[in-house]
Amino acid sequence: MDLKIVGGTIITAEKTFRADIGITDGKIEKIAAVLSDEAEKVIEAGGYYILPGGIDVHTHFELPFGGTVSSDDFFTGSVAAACGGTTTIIDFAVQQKDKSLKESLALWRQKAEGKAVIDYGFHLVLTEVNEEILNELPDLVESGISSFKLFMAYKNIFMVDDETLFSVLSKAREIGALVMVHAENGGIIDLLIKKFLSEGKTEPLYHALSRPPELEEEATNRAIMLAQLTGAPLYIVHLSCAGALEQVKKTRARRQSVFAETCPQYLTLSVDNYSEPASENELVTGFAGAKYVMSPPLRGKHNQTHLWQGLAEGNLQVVSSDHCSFNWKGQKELGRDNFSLIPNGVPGVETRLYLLYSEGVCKNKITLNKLVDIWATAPAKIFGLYPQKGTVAERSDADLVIFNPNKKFVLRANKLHQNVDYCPYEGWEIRGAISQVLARGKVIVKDNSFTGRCGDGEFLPRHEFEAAQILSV
Ligand code: DUC
Ligand code: ZN
Ligand code: ZN
Repeated sequence: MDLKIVGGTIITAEKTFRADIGITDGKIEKIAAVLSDEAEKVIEAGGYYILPGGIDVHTHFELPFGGTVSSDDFFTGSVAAACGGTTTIIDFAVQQKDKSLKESLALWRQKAEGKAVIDYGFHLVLTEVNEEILNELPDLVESGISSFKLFMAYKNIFMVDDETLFSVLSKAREIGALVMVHAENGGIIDLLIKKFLSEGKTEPLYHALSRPPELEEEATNRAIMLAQLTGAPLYIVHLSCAGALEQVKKTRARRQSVFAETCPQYLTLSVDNYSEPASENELVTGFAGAKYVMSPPLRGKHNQTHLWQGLAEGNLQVVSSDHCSFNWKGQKELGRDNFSLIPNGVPGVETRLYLLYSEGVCKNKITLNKLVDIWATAPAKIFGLYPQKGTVAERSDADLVIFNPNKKFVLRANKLHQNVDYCPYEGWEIRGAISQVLARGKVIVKDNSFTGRCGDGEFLPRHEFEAAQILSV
């Protein structure tokens, strides 16, 4: 046995129990109340929780967007992920104009290879579809890319029309792929943006006002209806508001295969953040709200209660980060005089577990087992990685977080590893801290320091979407 972790309390999506873990060749070999086997190395974990490493199914590393490129690449982004307890990410490769899907994917694989420090997979974003492209999809599923994302917003950039969405859904059903949608009505958003700008309303708050929750609810419902018509499963990304959740809830109640994720920012921040005054030492005065410009935007505070409840009840199955970092200085500033030019996105790959534990478990919004489910197990099941990833079980990869529930600390951008000049949660008091993180049995993080190696992450081909595997989700 290479390594033993002794005395810890294992937390899975189903249960909490005290046991030792034996690891050999990167896999969990044995779990037992007391392991008497000899091991080369022993980690004492008395008083600590052992969680599965996180699976973040929604990151945007090195994404060209809004005339700039997101500031975390696959090295800095995956180091930050690891330091936050995430041991697998699924990023979005984007279809390139005049390139095949295979070539587009190769471009993203190049960005990650030799850099990522944790295992990674890709979804493919489809922006333009014809017969030839549709015919490429089965090969992609075959090569381990079993989910495709479509945008119903970002007119003239990523947005697709309903016909495209419908044809991809139909194909997905045939080939065992899962369609993910960014559900906001991009056409109406475009009108509202133009209206506000023509009235001289240029501040970050108008980003939120040009994307009201009704337009998310409408697009969510439209996507659900088209999915119903084709019989395809559907996954709604970054659901942010009570109205859209209501659509998901009623759809699941009639047993249609719809899944949805939300993100820590929608659970903990609100529309009020757009009007935040800049603090004295901040770099860009009078423009503090730009830090929170993301799509969908932050919503009225009351939505938070609905989202936590949606997680607790199982109508939301996943919490991903939608990590898409842009520096406040030099990148968010591109929209100084026009909110529609602020690159959309917030950092969050490193803070997901802290926020879920501190704001969720410690405030009795979710149980510890539910945390494990939305953080690792359900994402692994939905995206074809289970049981290799997403749980603490014999024969699974030894991707583990050793978590100290009693430590407290304060979040500061300059203590995090994300390559970005701010943290949306600056100064927040956090309960619980990560002691060590293991990826495939190797300690890659210890006491907030990265101890792994550049390029050690491997590309993860994923299974096709299997209804049977996600029955419990
Ligand atoms: N939303 C964001 O905030 N950033 C990137 C893409 C998206 O949909
Ligand atoms: Zn999106
Ligand atoms: Zn996104």
